[in-house]
Amino acid sequence: MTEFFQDPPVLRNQYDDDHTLRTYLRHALPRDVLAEVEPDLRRFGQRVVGDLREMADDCDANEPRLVQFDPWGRRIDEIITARGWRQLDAVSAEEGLLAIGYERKHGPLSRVYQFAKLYLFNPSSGGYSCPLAMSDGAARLIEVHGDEALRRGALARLTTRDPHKFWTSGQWMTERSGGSDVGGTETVARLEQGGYRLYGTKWFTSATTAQMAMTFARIQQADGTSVRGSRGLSLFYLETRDAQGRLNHITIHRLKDKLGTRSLPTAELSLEGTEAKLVGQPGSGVRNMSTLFNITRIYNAIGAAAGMRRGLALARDYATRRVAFGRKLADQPLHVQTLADLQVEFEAAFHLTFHVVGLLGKEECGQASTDESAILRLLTPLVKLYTAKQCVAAASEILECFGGAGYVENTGLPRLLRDAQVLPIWEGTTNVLSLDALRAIEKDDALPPLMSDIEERLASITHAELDASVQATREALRRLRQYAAQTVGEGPEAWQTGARGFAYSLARVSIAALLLEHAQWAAADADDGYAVALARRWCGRELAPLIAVDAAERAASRALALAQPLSVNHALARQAT
Ligand code: MFK
Repeated sequence: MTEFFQDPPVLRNQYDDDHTLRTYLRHALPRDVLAEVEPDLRRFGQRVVGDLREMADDCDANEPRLVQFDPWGRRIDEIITARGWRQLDAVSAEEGLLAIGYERKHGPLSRVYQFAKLYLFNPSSGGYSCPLAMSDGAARLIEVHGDEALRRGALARLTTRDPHKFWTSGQWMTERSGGSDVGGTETVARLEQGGYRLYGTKWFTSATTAQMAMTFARIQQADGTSVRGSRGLSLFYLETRDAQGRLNHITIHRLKDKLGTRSLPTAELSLEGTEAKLVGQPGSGVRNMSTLFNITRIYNAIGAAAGMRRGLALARDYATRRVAFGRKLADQPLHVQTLADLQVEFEAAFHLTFHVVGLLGKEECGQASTDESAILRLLTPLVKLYTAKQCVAAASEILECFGGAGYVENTGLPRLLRDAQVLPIWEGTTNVLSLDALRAIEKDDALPPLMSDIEERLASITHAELDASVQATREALRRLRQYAAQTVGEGPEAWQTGARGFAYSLARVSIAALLLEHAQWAAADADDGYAVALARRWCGRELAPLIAVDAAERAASRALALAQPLSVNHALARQAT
């Protein structure tokens, strides 16, 4: 009897192995910039499958735990993290994972370089991408809304390359009263002895080991009253410990027992007179915090694209090893088709995400036009919501590529799915972000610039092989326009009912234009048929999955959603129309 053991998948240098990233950077960066950053990306691409992966594995093997009391009974509320977690903290500073974006050595393109590095880092970060995301958002928030003291203090710490000075930040937005609807926030800020002190409970605080946090509170007047709703929320900066290392009047109740991101400490805590500093104007908390969460939402998209890419790298390698029914998986037509479909989804997520990163860089360097700023505002919720959903679906399919091994914990594969599942939830759910896209359209009039931008990109495509795809995208754009005009007229209930389909459609059409533009460039530059095939595949799919949202359809949806009776006349009337 022969003993058979399946070879596990092997990861190579994640920069060299990534055709998508390398081709994109060749397109997006001038030669001199690419020549400067590429050696660092290549070195880092090796590191993420070497010592960083070991650190991440250590984080997974040693989940954080909360020690509430010292041996003598004193309350300490210490979160013990893995050695790997602390090493990744130092690595983040030394590698400049935040610093690159704020040193701005390459102007707006610094963000592209930084996010390329974060994309390589993400799947080997053991969850450390989460504190980095919030810290980057906090850094930008302080840069835009903070005073000189905060810029010299916290901002310098968040963006340093010195691991001894480096700080990370939390983003404490969620209370028991609601995660999506922050208007229910109950934490109050009282002016005591010349400074603000916060009192309240925070229900989800990610990366609670951070040295600082940005949070909401309702300023209480001397008579005990405060303004209700989200317009009464102000933004506060706090440091979690004092100079002696004691918690800043914070009690940590417990760590959350989560489906995924288990190496990341997420706590419930109380603020019991926590010293804090007001940032920006009272009552403008949500608007100011949006500077932060619009950045974490882009990190989310990077996490989604990177997660898909890591899963595919593993599945592709495995396909060259695993033999079934007499052939390697890589030679089985249906398996090849499955991998190809996954690659198209990943490429789509990648291109939309890096397009948004490029716009972010321009905006931060004061080089974005008014239209580009509006497009960034609209594409940010779209890229977050769309790529998160893609990542969950892809992760599930990728596990299936490994058969039973994909369902066994110590292969490390199930973590791809568990960690993906948080992406559509934190930083705004799919529905909340679909409504945020409507907010951007209504308040910032962001739809006409996005549509014009897409049209301009389509007009630049001259490659004959792309003609049919350009036509399909134009047709989808026409349907989107028609839908928007018609649905707005039907009122807010209709507009909101169709928001998810509309958001998906905007994302898919935007991706189509980007992939076509990339294909046009690639075909001219390098006779690259891959990019042409990719764009054609994408544009051959349904680009505008819009739904009917008139009053009768909404009534039918209500009956279906709540499993309630619906009159036959009603249902038949719908079928007849
Ligand atoms: C690897 C990836 C790592 C990612 C790390 C994740 C760490 C996890 C941490 C968390 O999950 S923290 C919790 C995240 N929670 C959310 O993201 C909340 C989701 N809910 C929303 O986004 C709601 O839409 C929102 C809380 C903003 C609704 O609040 P309001 O106050 O009811 O909305 P309103 O009144 O429309 O907006 C208030 C102001 O903010 C308005 O400006 P004005 O005062 O000038 O009128 C809005 O225009 C503005 N605003 C809201 N969203 C905005 C925005 N401005 C710009 N961009 C936005 N996205």
